[in-house]
Amino acid sequence: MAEPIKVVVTGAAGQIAYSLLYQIASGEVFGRNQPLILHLLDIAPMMEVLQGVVMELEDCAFSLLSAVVPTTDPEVAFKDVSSAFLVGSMPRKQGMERKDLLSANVRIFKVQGEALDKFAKKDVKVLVVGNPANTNALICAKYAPSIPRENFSAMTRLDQNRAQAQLAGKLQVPVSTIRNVIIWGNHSSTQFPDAASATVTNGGKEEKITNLIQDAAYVQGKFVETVQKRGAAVIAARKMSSAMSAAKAASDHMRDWWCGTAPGSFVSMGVYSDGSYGVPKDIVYSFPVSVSNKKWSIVQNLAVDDNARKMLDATAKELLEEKEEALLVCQD
Ligand code: NAX
Repeated sequence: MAEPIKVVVTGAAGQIAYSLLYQIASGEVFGRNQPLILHLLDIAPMMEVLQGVVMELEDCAFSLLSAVVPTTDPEVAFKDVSSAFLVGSMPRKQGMERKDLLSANVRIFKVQGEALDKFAKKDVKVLVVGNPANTNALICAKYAPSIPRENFSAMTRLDQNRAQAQLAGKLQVPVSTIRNVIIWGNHSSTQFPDAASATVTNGGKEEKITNLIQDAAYVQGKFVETVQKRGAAVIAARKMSSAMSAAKAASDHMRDWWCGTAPGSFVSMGVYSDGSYGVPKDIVYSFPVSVSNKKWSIVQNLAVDDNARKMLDATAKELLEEKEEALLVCQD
């Protein structure tokens, strides 16, 4: 058996963490031969709830779980971690746009960036789930200058999974047969779910989805809007934001980062923009990436038509605005 790795989950007493911790501890993310020590960070008023979560983790008798460390102290939480799931923050309430959350949440990510910088392993892989996820990841990286920027990412995998599920429903095929749907930009209602490169494999034959759904009104209209507004639809129905599906997406994101993507497959991750596809540099923007040896690279040379160009630019504009606001908040 390998040595245990340390993994931190923030917001560990919250609803996403409740599903996520099960998946991490059961080996879904880092593999079934990788023992783990889980560090669970939350704020002081949540410690009693967190103790209940710790008891449940014990009662699951996970063979890979070597220890669980609940704490309110960022030094303890981030000490020597190899992987960080930054979930903890204020969730979006009904009717709230992500922008409204910015000033409340961005400060948390400044503090946690500083703590990662001081205490985490330098090759730590950081996934920001808490909203506004892209901009929080940007701020977190900024305040952790000793850790490579490539080690910070924001979650748009839930949007990708939602997009895959919509296309599977439309085509009446299993969701597992669909790959290479892209989410461009911000994890917000300006994101661009793009089916242009997506394929479906049926009877061993891989075909472009746009050949099968020859309905531009659907692909550029209803499909895009349904995915963009899915988070709000879940809140309207459940009166709480997506949790089970968010936890599954966080597991998918970190697993693919840790274990790599299949040949010819790509996934969407919010990562530092290097200017690919004409996207402004130095924002955390969701791109199609492939992963090998725990390093992502942006998939190049995909077609971007006029409609896609407008969508890519609109979501970049929102991220530039968020960045300005966040930098102002961090100066206070
Ligand atoms: P919950 O309110 O259930 O849990 C959040 C937890 O974070 C609470 O236990 C709270 O005490 C804790 N917390 C607050 N400040 C903290 C701090 N400084 N350090 C550590 N913990 C802290 O929210 P939940 O539903 O779990 O959602 C968490 C975040 O995920 C929200 O920001 C939410 O908007 C975001 N989401 C992001 C998604 C994405 O795709 N990127 C989708 C799902 C979700 O909306």
